[in-house]
Order: sequence, then structure tokens, then C-alpha cells
Amino acid sequence: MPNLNLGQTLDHHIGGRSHPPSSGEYLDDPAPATGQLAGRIARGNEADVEAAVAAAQAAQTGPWGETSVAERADLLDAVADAIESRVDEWAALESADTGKPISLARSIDIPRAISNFRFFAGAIRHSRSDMFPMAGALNYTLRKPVGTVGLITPWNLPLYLLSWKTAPALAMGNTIVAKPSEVTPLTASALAETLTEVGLPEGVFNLVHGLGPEVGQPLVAHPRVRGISFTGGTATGARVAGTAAPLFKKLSLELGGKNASVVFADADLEATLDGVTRAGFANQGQICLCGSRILVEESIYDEFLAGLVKRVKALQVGDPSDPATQVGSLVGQAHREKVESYVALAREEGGTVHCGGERPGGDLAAGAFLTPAVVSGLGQDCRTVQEEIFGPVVTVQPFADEAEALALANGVRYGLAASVWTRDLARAHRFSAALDTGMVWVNTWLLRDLRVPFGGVKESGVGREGGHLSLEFFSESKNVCIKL
Ligand code: TXE
Repeated sequence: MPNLNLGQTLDHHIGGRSHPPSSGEYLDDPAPATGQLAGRIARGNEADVEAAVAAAQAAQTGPWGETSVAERADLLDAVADAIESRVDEWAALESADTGKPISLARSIDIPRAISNFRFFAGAIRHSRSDMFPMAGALNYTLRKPVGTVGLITPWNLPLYLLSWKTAPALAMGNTIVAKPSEVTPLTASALAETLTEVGLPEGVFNLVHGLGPEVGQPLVAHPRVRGISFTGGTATGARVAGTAAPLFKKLSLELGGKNASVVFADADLEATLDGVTRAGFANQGQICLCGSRILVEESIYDEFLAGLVKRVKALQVGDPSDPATQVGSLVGQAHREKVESYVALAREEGGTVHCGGERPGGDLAAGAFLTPAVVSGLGQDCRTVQEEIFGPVVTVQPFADEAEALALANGVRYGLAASVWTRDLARAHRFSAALDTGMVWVNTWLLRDLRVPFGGVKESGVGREGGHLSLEFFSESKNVCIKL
């Protein structure tokens, strides 16, 4: 059984077993809510990446290459069962490593990781392939694994996002070198152990811990890694793309967002206030999909702003391990400082901070906590409105009509998601179609079906994950034409 305790020293996982770092060095992994050590991780380097890629390459040509769809689907189900049998322990580990409320890890992160494995097991069991008859010949399409793929994941939803890539990559028969965020590495190691335990052949899933430039970069640059699936910041994504593109790798980039929640005067006010508050502050605002720009129709602006501030002040900031906590710690001290700098910037830019942006004292003083902030009075060109803060800070802006709402919503360099709040059905359709984003929610937020396309436009990324799109990304289609 994987060790789900805090305070471990974690090596890489290469070739089905624990693999100490060739540097002999380890990195501290602090628990953000307490400042105490959550664990220590191997400090990987290029030699470790080389060892992991070699193990993955060897596995690709071994028995794994011969597994049937049914066998791979059963393995994915077995992973789901193994995680499900200890949900509370996985959730406690994730919560301690990230600072997120245990209620969130228990209701979203871990159940979603389980669903990711079950979903892709089902997806391949029911998958079909194309056949194109033509005059005197028949074409059919085979889907082959890409080969060894690199999965690079961030700190905000560690197991959720790693499983979202691992499950389809395994489903299609690839071998993996995973590089989780050095800030939140614990559940990735537990996943590696679980995969080995349920019978995944050695070398199929390899994990190299460490820093982005020391592990992520050589992984992206490795010529035998044929695909890279990356979720993280836009600046890092640009570096990843710059390295991978000349090597002609398959590349999926899920990057940042600065998403609008657009509130029309005809919306159901109470339900909208609840939904928009959740969209702004779930996971301390550290979700790429968070609605951090709230646009409100002028006629209800004052009433809406007052209702929002009231709700945000009532959010319970506290110890993430307390089930009643709604807002936990940010992921670390450095990130908190970055978010605080944006609260200061908002004031410099002439904004009004109605609540939040402060460090709570008492029992929370040692952690990276920040009270949730609502800012108004900023113009569209302000950096606070334009740049991704990735923390518990929302801006509120009024708009006069639909045209202005659209201009504000689309007027940023990101284009990941948006939510639209209205009871006018025609407007909901019209406005959703006009938004320059990869995803739109109407009268809801983060309602996810694993079959739907997930991803963004503009600087929010390239490519889509989800359902058959993930299966297509992690496979190469090959056409066979037979003359009859
Ligand atoms: O992301 P990074 P960070 C955004 C958010 C946040 C910012 C920075 O704005 O404030 O990104 O967060 C690895 N080659 N998002 O620093 O650095 C790194 O080790 C290859 C949005 O965590 O992009 C980690 O495993 N890999 C996002 C992963 O890339 C490299 C969620 C992401 O780290 C690398 C998190 C390199 N040169 C942050 N440098 C979302 N869209 O969900 C780093 N890495």
C-alpha cells in the first residue's frame, strides 16, 4: 500500500521502483498552512530524466506494448479502486501539501482523480475506429501509442491534473515520465506506488521529482520523448513550446486564465452571488478557471457589489484540516507575496479594496494565508485587471450593455473560460458564441463532464483535453488502405 503519511523523504520512481537522485540532493517541501515540513523530495537532474526515459523506452517494447484494451481498462479501474479505498488519507495528504481545505480535497480533488481513471477505462472499452470505403479500396484507421510521453503538472490540483493526463496516456498504451510540481509532489509519489501495486509493468509510469529547469526542461528537450502534455503558467508554457516545437513533438499546453464572470441584470441575484463567489474563491482562487474578473450590468452594480462583499467577508478562512474551513492557505509564502503585491498594485492603480488582502493572525500566522479580497474602481487597462493573479482576489467592473460586456470580457490576452449569468435564453446563446474563450458556463461554474473539450484560446494554451480529444492526443492515427 502506498505510504500516505506526511514527513517522508521521496525518491524518484523509475522502472517500477524507488530511485535515489543521482545528485544525492533533496529539496524541502513545506506544508503551506503550518510552515512545517510536509516531506522532502529528490532533486532530479538530466541524468535522472535519462534513466526514466530509458526505463520508459524499454517498457514500450516489452509486454506493455502487447496489452489489450481490456487489460489496460482493468488496470485503470484497479487504480481507481485503490485510491477510493483510502479517500480520506489521500485527501489529507493533498490538503496538507497544498494548503487547500480538506473539504475540497475530499469532495473534488480525490473523487475527480478516481473518476479520471474510471472514465478513461470506460472510454477505451467503448472506443471505435474509423473505416472509409472507397471505390475498389478500403481504408481503416489504427490508433497507435505516441510512445514515451512527458507529463508536466502544476501545484494547484496536483493529483487531479496528473491523473487527468496519466489515465488517457496509459489507456492508449503509452509509457510515461511524469514531472509533478516540486511545490506539491506528495500524491504523485503515492500514485506511482499505486500504479506499480495494481500491476502496471515496470517502467510504464516513471516519476522524476525536482525543479522545472532541472527536470522539466531536459524532459521536454529529450529527443525520445515524443509528446509533452503541460499544464502550468503561460510564461513556462512558452518556454516548453519553444523547446518542443523544433523537435516536432506532440504538444498540449493548458495555461493560465483571467476569466470573466458576466452578470446581467436579469440574472437570479442570489444564485448568481453564490455562484460568482464560488467561481472567484474556490481553492483560494488558485484554479486556472476561476472567475477573477466580475463584470456586472450597471443597473444592479451597487446591489451586486454589496452582496458580493458580504458573502466574501463571511467565507471562513481557517486551518485546512478543519472540515468547516472554506478558504485555506495559499500554496506557499512566495506565492502569497506575489498575490499581496497585486493587492498593493490595485491600490496604486486607484482601486478600492472592499475587503481582504490581509494576513490573518493567531493560529494561522505561520501559514501562507490571505483573506479573500474584492477590488472595484479599476479600468480595463490596469495590470490588476489584465494579469493573472492566481489567488483570492477578484475585480468588479460595471458595464452598460451587452456590447460593452463583450468588449471587457474579451479584452485580455487570455481566453480560457467564462461564466454568463442571465435568465434571457437568447442572450445566453448569443453571448456564449461571441466570447473568445475555450469554455463557457451559463448560470453555473466548473460543472464538468469529462467528455467535453477542455482548454483555451489566445495565451491560455493550445490543444484540448477531455474525452476522445485526450485519447487522440495520446495516440497517432495510422491509415491503412487496402486495394480490393
Ligand atoms: O507554474 P510553472 P508555477 C500559473 C499561475 C501561477 C504561475 C506560476 O499564474 O502563478 O503559473 O506557477 C514545471 N520546463 N499557473 O510556478 O512554473 C514546474 O516545475 C519544463 C496556472 O507553479 O508554470 C511545474 O511542474 N517544465 C496553472 C510546472 O512546470 C517546467 C496552474 C508548472 O510550473 C519549466 C499553476 C521548464 N523550463 C500555475 N519550468 C493552470 N493553468 O492550471 C517550470 N516547469
